[in-house]
Amino acid sequence: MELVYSGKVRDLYADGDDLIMVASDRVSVYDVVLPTPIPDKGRVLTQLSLWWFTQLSDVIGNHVISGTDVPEEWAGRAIRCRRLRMLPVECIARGYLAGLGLASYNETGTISGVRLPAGLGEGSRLPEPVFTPTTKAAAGHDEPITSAEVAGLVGAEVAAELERVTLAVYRRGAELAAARGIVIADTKLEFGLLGDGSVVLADEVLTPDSSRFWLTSQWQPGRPQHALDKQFLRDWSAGLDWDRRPPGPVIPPDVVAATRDRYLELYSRLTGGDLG
Ligand code: PZK
Repeated sequence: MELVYSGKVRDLYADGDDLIMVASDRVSVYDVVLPTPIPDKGRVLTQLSLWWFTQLSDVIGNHVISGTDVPEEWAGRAIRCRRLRMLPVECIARGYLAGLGLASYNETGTISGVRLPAGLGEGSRLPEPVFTPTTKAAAGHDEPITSAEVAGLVGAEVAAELERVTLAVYRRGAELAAARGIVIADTKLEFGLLGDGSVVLADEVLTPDSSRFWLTSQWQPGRPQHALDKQFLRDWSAGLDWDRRPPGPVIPPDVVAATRDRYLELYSRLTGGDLG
């Protein structure tokens, strides 16, 4: 199969008219891929994505053809997808302050043009979820763009649809996760167009590689929050003499096992299922 795109942790192959999206067990910390894989991570993220696509299917259609009709060597961690015309916008919804949203609030009191109340801090819940789109920069980091700029890129009609659906997906996901003791602070979605011009959800959805997940029981606004998936890796790597530049450190077996347990726990908490 022809490799059409290779990312830090995922690869995309062409199979006739279809695409096969393959999630590896690679893990990145502070944007550096570590040399040691986390067993089952690719399977957890793929199965979680497939579960969310089903949960969300009344909100928006998606690119999934099959989670099982994939080559044997990728079984469980690959999705056969429809090839879409991808839209050049990263659609981010934020319900809590963290990352670039927090930076923007601290500088201007606003995010994506929305004025927020004074006195919010790192990890605070926003009065309403906010749509904060960015461009997919060819190189380097994604740039925040306004709704007018989104409209310039995809047309006013599709732009309005992206904002509406992004917030609807976030609200549904956050509500479902909240009932299971998990905060979804923010999420990044990607969309594409089918041949008939309809907008569908693509890529992965509401996974820890595309979203911030916190435990409700440990949520405490005013300080950095514990990432449900990678906090263990971050805490361990913070104690090393590592400058956060490649190559990253080899992960010892006990830290691999603890990190794997976090991914599996996230999956079972959210879905009520068991990946073994
Ligand atoms: C597409 N990416 C990013 C995602 C990777 C790379 N259904 C689609 N149709 C056409 N193009 C894409 C998709 C999807 N999804 C996605 N680049 C192109 C990407 C996942 C893994 F390696």
